[in-house]
Amino acid sequence: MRMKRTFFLFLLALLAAGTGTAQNANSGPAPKPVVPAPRQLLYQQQETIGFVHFTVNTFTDKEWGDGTESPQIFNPTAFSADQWAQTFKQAGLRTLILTAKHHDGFCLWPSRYTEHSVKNSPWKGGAGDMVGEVAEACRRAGVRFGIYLSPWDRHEPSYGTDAYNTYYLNQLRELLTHYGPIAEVWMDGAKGQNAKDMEYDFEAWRALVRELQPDAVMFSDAGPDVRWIGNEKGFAGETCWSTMDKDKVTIGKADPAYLNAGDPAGKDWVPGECDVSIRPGWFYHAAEDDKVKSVPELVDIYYKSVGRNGTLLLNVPPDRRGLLHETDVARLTGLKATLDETFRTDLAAGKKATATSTLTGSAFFNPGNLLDGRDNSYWSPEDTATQPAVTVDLGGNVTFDRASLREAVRFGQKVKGFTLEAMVKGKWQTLAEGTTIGYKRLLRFKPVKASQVRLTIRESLGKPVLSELGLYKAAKAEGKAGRSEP
Ligand code: FUL
Repeated sequence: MRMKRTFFLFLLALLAAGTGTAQNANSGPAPKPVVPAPRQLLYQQQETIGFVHFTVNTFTDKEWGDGTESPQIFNPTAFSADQWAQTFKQAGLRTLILTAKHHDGFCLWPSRYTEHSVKNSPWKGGAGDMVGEVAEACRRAGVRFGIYLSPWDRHEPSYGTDAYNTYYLNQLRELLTHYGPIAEVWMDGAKGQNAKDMEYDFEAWRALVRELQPDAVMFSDAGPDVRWIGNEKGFAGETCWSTMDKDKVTIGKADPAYLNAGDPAGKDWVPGECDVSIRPGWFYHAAEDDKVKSVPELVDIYYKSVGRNGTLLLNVPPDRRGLLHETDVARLTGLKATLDETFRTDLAAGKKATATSTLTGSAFFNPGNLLDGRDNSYWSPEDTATQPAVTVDLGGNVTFDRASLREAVRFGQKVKGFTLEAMVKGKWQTLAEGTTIGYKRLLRFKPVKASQVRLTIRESLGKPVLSELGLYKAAKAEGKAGRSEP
């Protein structure tokens, strides 16, 4: 009965909130909103996911192998997929994407299409399957599993000819059929300089992924499901739309600024993924053991990725033992503990909210829904509202220095401009002015002691639908990095 009622209310919300051509007093008639596919919504809800770069490079101390490496050098001495997956689980990295094959062409599974793989390595006497072991360990840990199959292959002799597209397709089929559900398929556009003529057959590869793993999201510069954010620092733009035009992007030649900001006029939903390594390199190098990013640096990256409507893809490369290094594990633990502490107590939870305008006809859109900690209840103003605002009465003075805003992106991403203010000693003071919100927007400002908070939506593409307004006090361990920056 309860299920039915919730479903009915959701349908009502769908009708009223997002679809159709809403009028907005600020922006005029809005186009039909672009919305995420269920697989993309699920993907955005992961927030933080992880990368594992591991191959012959780990043993040669290189970032890019040239394909001449002997499989004999691949021999982790204490490999434990469970250590990787359990560490990811504890760190809140909800997907593990493994380099099944990097640019050097060495395969971490015994592919039947090449001899350049674990089957000719000393690891487990050539009988091992690292992709299989990691997939299993992820399932045990409750972490989703994804694969990076590098299109650029510096070993495979057919590379540079059309036959290579079939080789890649065959390997993709192995990976998509032997290892259970695949959450994400990661492809980049890197190419060899001497292989300018190699045209990757992305169309055929994508069709195979859709056919064999319809729930998997596909990553590349041009999506189709998830796009590169345009840098390898883990930073989304201050303005970051989940929409863009896929046709405007050529894989490997994309304009990083376009990918970083997305495109409010874009007709495709392709949220941004912010990849970055916990170390300077993507692969493990002992010489970088003292260059692992600190907890404040990682927290800063979190605010600039997840806090700007992106997903954080954090790379943690195993060492020659086949284990995540102690320092990296300690930093991940520190990151998780710090974020948990900051976001444990929402100081706005359950307080009283009023709005200058609320969509009538259903309690489903009341502003109090922003304070109930649920992402499936919403506030939305009337169609005709100009610069609608929600005010939260904190019932006395409260000190905070972080805010979290969320749009209900299942109805599309609408907000183009907002202001957050606080009532301090009887006067409104601006805490932050921003452009986009999207799935999640986190704001940092100096601590304020305030009795009320006001969020004004200055501009939007049609009627905005918000699901959260949270207030927090930062954990001390966040440190100084980026503290004053909104
Ligand atoms: C790039 C590669 O060239 C790097 O080695 C690394 O794998 C990074 C995540 O993607 O395209």
